[in-house]
Amino acid sequence: MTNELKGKVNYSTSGNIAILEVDNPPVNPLSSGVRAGLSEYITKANEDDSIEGIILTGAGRSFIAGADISEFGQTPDGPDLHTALKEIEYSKKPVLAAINGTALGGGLETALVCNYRMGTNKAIVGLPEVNLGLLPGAGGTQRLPRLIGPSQALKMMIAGTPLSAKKALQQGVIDAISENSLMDDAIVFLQEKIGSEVHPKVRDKNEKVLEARGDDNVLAEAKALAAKTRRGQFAPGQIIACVEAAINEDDFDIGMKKESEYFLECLMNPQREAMIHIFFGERAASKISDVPKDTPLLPIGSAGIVGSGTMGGGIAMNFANAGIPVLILDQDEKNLERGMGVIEKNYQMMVDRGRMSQEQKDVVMGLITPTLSYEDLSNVDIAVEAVYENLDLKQEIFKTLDTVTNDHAILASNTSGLDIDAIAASTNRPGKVVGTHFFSPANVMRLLEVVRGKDSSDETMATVMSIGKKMGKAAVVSLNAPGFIGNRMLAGYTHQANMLLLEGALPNQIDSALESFGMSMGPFRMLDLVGLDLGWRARKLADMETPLANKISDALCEQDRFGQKTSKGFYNYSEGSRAPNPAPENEAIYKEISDQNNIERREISDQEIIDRCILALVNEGARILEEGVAQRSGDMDIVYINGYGFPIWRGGPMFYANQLGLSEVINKMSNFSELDKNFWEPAPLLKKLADESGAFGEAPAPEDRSELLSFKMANMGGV
Ligand code: 3H9
Repeated sequence: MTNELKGKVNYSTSGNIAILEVDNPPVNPLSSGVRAGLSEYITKANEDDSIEGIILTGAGRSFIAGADISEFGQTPDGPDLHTALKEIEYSKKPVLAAINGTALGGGLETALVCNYRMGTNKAIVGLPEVNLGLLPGAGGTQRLPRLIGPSQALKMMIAGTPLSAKKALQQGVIDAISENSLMDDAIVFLQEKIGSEVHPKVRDKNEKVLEARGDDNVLAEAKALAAKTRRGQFAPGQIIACVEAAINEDDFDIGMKKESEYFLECLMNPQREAMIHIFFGERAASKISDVPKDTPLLPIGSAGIVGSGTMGGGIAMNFANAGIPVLILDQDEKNLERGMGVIEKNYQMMVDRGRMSQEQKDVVMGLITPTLSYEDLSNVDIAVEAVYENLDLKQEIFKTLDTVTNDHAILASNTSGLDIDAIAASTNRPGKVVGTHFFSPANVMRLLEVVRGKDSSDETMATVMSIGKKMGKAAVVSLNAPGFIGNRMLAGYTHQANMLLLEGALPNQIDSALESFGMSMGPFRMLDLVGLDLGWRARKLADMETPLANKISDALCEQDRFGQKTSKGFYNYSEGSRAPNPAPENEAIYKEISDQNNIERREISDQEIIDRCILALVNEGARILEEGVAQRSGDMDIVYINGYGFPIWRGGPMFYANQLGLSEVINKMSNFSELDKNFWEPAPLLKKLADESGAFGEAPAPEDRSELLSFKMANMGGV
């Protein structure tokens, strides 16, 4: 095997069994050297007369994590994957996949060409390609429906969520679970099969696909699921088309051919590039550029939360879900009881919806302990304060936490905008103070902004980022600057939405335009959900004159139109419903305020709405990057996708700008400059990059799509 190829396969024998071990740390993707190794050693085992069975497994914690994602858009070396898989499928000697960890995407597809599959009880199997804008392109769309039925297979491939070993066994994805030594059990299992005349091949199992033939519900349900959960995405429709072929084509190889065609269409689609940018972007965001990789992490064996409100409860659930015992403190007994009740209800809802078992609920509830006393927090390794946004109150709490907790404890403030340095200054351990901006509901939303104060130590930062990962969050570092990353960008976006309303567009048009762009919720539906009264009250309290952009929303508040909470805001809501209905009675107010401010209302196109709102994000993003508040442009994409409903398939606002081309971004902005010269002044970094590279930061310029054809050749040449 050539040395330049990436990854390898180790070959050994145990009596009459050959063991092929994929070795490509850390997660064993099917890189060039792995594909070459599989081909080489399957042949070797078949040619060796002393070998009667073959076990395929992975080194380390993963079986195979799928195709090598970093090869997409490159020209990879080595043999193609389909040929290697065909060689396994047509091996003369039975092959057993011993799944020692994660078998994802091409990893599960490799296991599906084996005759038998056994997993450890920690194994995880799945086809998550949809999350990368792809479909399972190595036979997964044809083999999985044959194994577990088209309906289940479609659910698994559209959700992209993996199954635990236990569920995989129940559904028939694997044949057995090893409770002890996987290799010992695998050898015993295979020895028993070696005498059999026939060894099953998934490609030959046709009963389940034939059963679904003529049943329109199977595909209709999948289409409904895709429309509901993956709005605007290209790959789910392609997956459904592949399964349709699996159901209706008599010849397995025709289904495979269709899968290859549809896979290539996904590969060429810009959504794939955007979603892979997010995959790597999320991993890049978890690293802090000036914090050494080997920075020791502070051990976190317990946590304390101050405040049992919605945020505090959600944060406590995150710790418990990560297996970390957590105390939740409130000084008011009733609040504490209510808070624990909400936590219990949230978990119960997960049990009712099948997302958690009763036993799992008991375990996590057992990790959360309510307390009324600060003294109980004396031994926690991290305390997170989650009270309402009031600097004096937070400083008071930090003083107390500084006194009661051990010196080694990290103290975090859950704030959406207060000055972390001012909070840290109230303690004697500013190096151990950090901001953790969770998004509401904290147990659901994936975004976590980790705010780095001027004194936050490397250990503190690295530890909090690693807790974020343990919680399954998309954690992004922000410097301690007003609005951090997300809310600072949001300000320009909502400003433009409000100005468009003053200039003649109606809330429904603005929301629909942005929702058709892919935003999960338009700005006026969002404002109605959050409550218009928050800003209005704050301005009143500060005795502040209403800025032009907020004049309409303040006028609505004067009429008690606070949003969903009063059943009327920019929209009207029927009792108990969150569905927005147009509010024609507001139109006179809009007109009146436009007139009062000498703004002539006009027809506004959907494109102008999209450009103004989205490019406002991009321009502010450029400033944030220039000031070093965010480490990289991709971090802002992660923030916007995970915290603000930006469509993942567009890769985030900064990636979107790269795809438009930064010169085009500036051109578009200059069209709006007569509306507001200051606002539309391009950030200096934006101008500079438009002149130089044409793209933000490390983000690559749009791919040369001809390269993709070579990816196809390398991975799918055999089809
Ligand atoms: C596919 O299979 C297509 C086929 O159907 C058809 C082909 C024709 N490739 O996530 P982590 C890197 S599409 C390359 O932090 P964890 C990752 O970037 C693929 N690199 O670890 C990171 O690098 P770094 C379908 C990969 O323990 C390092 O490994 N498969 C790949 O938290 C550690 O990753 C998937 O979508 C890859 N496939 O989670 C699975 N995977 O250290 C994608 C990871 O430089 N992978 N890396 O930042 C995962 O979901 C998680 O990585 C996994 C481990 C659960 C496996």
